[in-house]
Amino acid sequence: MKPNPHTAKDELLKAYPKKTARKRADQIVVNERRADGGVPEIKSNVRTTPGAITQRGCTYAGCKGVVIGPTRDILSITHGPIGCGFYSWLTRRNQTRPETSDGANYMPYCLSTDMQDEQIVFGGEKKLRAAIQEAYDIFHPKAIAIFSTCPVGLIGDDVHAVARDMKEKLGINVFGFSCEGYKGVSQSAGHHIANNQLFKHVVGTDETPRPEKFKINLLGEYNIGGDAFVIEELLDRCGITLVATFSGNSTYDAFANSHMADLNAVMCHRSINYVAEMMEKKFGIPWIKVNFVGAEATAKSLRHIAQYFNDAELIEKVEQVISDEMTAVLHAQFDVRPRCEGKTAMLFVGGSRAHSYQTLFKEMGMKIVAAGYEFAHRDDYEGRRVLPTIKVDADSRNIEELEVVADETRYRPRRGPEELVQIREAGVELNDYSGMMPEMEDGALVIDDIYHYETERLLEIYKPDIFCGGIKEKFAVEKAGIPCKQLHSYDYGGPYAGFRGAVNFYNEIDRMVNTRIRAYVRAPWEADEAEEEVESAIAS
Ligand code: CFM
Repeated sequence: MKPNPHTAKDELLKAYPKKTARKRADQIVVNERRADGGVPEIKSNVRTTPGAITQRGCTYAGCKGVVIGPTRDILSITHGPIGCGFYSWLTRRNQTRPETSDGANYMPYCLSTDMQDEQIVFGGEKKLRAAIQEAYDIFHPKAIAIFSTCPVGLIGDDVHAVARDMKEKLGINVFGFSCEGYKGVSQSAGHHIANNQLFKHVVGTDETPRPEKFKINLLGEYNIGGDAFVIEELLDRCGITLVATFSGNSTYDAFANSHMADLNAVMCHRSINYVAEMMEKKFGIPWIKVNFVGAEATAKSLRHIAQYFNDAELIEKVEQVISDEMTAVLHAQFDVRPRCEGKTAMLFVGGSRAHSYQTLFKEMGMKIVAAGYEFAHRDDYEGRRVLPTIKVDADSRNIEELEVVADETRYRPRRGPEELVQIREAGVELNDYSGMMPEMEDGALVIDDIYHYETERLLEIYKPDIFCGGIKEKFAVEKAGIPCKQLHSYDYGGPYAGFRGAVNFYNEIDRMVNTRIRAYVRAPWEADEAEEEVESAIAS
């Protein structure tokens, strides 16, 4: 029987004290699409209730780990006690491919100032300076980035002053991030801080002109499991030049020159929309939301890029690439659909993928019964149309909003007003993101910052065929007898982007939702009584 989402919501809230229940009630919403395209309001980007187990990470993780981490030739130094710097070790499956076998790649390294009691008491700037010098002497990088952990903010080290001094002394770009873990309610604050500093210190520092015809940046693609490699290859075949990716498989030089592009294509809206907006204001580069997750979505994204450039030859080329790729995709869909049609999935991950991956499941004929982000904002759920109504609370005010104006000499609107109208008429939404909920069915449960208790209850109530999450909940879900696909790291799989990635994903999910392995598994205390059952399961 299909669970009633309203009853399920009440069930989740039942266990909480009154105040917590009231707060959670605004973060757990039954989706309902109105005729005007609106959806119910969902509370998000607010503090997790103390004591609850959350999937979230910290601001430092969002800045160092997510946005800057995938850039191979910026040398990253974590300023803080070593225990605070877990993410200074590469914990995300972001891949990179230097141009030459001896090209700079600092991603496998883990550099920290390893603050001790002495620095906590008397200040850590001296040690930071020495660390930068030491790192420079060993690696001679193009740029060094310094990331602040919680104690740095508490004791008041001025990482930006140290960065300025060392920049002058060494003659390379050195910049710091005030991304102390506590700076925001989640890693989302770290994205914003990373965006600001990249924009201030790197973007637009290399004026080398680019001669190519169709130049874009890809924003918010981090090359997890090799996704960016697939997209790079696709764009290349279409004849579209990728100036920079923020920041999968990226380099410092590409960021510096990225203002030469004529379009920003935004994959993950949550983590990088700030850079997109600032580049539009300062340089006149419009952005469109794209999604290279899902075959249909990939085709649509390529078509939108071609529409934007409005070039007959490019449009034809893109159609050719799409039709070449779709044969294998349709073949794979035809294969998995009979086994997967009607099966149910839940997606609780990040600030983007809980939405983008729904397309892949739908292509397999599967149904999304519940989904939610860990740290996204209302615009990622409800669409950017609600931006003017989002109340800025004290936690968000904590994060600097850069004042960006049109550059006096370098602002150049890429398209005239009439061209913009034409592009919109061709169905390309400029500078907009419609959000997750308008694309979900009525009655689907949408839960923000899901608490672990709720995850376990939901599994009991809905018994979905697959749950998508991360490493923190993975084994609890598996122990409940439900397969868990990690959508952060892809477990050991991927790539899942583009057409080739879609085929990979169909096959992986088909395998997971149709395996009979769980019928053979018994807990030790169940072993005796289950012996016969197992025998008969194997026999059948
Ligand atoms: Fe964007 Fe990401 Fe995500 Fe994200 Fe992330 Fe990630 Fe994610 Mo893990 S940038 S919001 S902070 S798409 S690391 S590559 S998978 S939570 S949904």
